[in-house]
Amino acid sequence: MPLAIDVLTLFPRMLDGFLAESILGKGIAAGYLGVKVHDLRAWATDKHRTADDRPFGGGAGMVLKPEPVFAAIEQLQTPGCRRIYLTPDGLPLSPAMAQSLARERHLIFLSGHYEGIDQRIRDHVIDQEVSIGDYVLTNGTLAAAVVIDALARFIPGVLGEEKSLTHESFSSKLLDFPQYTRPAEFRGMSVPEVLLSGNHAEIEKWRAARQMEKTRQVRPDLLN
Ligand code: 6GU
Repeated sequence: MPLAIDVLTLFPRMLDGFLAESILGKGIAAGYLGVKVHDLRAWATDKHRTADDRPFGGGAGMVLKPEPVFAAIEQLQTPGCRRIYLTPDGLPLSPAMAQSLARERHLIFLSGHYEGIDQRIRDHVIDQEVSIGDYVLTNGTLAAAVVIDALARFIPGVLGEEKSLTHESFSSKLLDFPQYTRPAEFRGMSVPEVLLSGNHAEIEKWRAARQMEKTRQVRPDLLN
């Protein structure tokens, strides 16, 4: 059974292009995973389809109401599914987290307002809270897309070539080496000679050196 993903959001159309395009779109079309996007307002019962309200205790912004979210999650959840809330105060997304999410059978992603959601949702119908980094987005929908993209790479078959997974940044804890393709000379800019040499030992050495150099410059924190 392919991994089933439900996304609950106030902005479902933000995901239209994302789900249709590229490697992820192909993975979905090929049946390696299924993603359904739901508009939270579908579970709002009042005539204005209200999904948010002003915070008790005062303050700026709006807070996602409990009723539509509880109703949505209670309808969509299955035994053993993982219910994930995207929030800047969640646990940071890591390759290990993406890989472990890729092994689940059913994930529900809840995207809220950046101002927040009623705490009773987090206390009672959420299993895991995830952040994609130390910056604040206007809502979690793009964060859900990022987590889905990152985990999809760990589903066997989604990346045509299994090799491309292991060779990339962060599986080796070093940043990537530079890549070149034809032409070997473009507007006077040449491809490094060693890459044209056919000497695979030398190419590996050159790439490892570039990885060390790049990592030392940009992410020295990865070296300890
Ligand atoms: Cl998961 N949501 C929002 N709104 N902002 C974020 C985030 C999530 N992760 C980093 N910034």
